[in-house]
Amino acid sequence: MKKSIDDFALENITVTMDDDGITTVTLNRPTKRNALNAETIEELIEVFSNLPRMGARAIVLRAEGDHFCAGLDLVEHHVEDRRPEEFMHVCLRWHEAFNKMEYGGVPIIAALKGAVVGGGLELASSAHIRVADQSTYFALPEGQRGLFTGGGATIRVADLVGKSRMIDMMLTGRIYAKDEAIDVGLAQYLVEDSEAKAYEIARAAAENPPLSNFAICSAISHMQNMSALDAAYAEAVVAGVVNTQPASRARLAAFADKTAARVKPKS
Ligand code: 1HE
Repeated sequence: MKKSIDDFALENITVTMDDDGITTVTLNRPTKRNALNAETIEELIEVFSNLPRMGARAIVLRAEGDHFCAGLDLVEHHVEDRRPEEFMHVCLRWHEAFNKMEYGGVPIIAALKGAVVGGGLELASSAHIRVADQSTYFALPEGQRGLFTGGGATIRVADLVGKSRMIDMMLTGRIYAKDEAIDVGLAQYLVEDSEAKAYEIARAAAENPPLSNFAICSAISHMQNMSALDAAYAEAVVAGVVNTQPASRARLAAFADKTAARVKPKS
């Protein structure tokens, strides 16, 4: 049976959806700076596994409190005193959650503020678009904590900033903020109000046909994992389906009869 938002049983996250399918996922553990404990990861899996089939057209991922996310729950990790294989299984659950986001086919826009560090940056880098404000800062303090990334940073953060910058961040604890964070690719927007901008982007993206958004928010990521030859083939197959969809007919007709907007910078 199709889930509704009321069916979610969540302790650390809240979810709301408006009539247009604009969905808000809120990290709601501000007293712990939204640190990711095992329970929160399970809730992210539950939410992001189901939202794409519940009518979500675009998702804003935001946080309560002053900080987006302080990463791995270090206190839980300390108390649990995990064995290697136990933590490997923890990491597999993180990957499950973040893969559901990146490959889920629905645009996710992260509205960032304060600390976006360690696993918090892994979470943010699983969104499709990152919006920073003046308070936002990014770091990978794993080296200082005697840890290593386990939630996909070696793939997604390296993808954003490149291998050398990621190694520098992990070895030295270097913090990126403001324009410098934008310049190295950690976020695509730097604004006064990251939530307002994230909703503006979400509403714009939700205007696209869902099939186009599905392809944009899953196919590009999948194709990055393929050989160039296979990616080109997959691209042709996806474009064959997307570019012939009924939803594009009216848009193409509007271009042909000159009623559609042209692609020009605002003067
Ligand atoms: C936490 C966590 C956490 C805060 N795990 N409980 N991540 C880090 O190394 C970042 C660790 N956190 C911090 O550096 C700071 O907390 C912040 C800069 C984010 C915020 O500072 P502040 O002064 O506002 O808060 P605080 O006093 O440090 O913390 C407030 C509470 O949040 C406090 O709990 P309380 O019960 O004593 O009130 C903190 O213990 C709690 N808290 N951050 C658990 N991370 C898959 S591998 C990924 C590996 C990593 O992510 S490594 C990076 C870990």
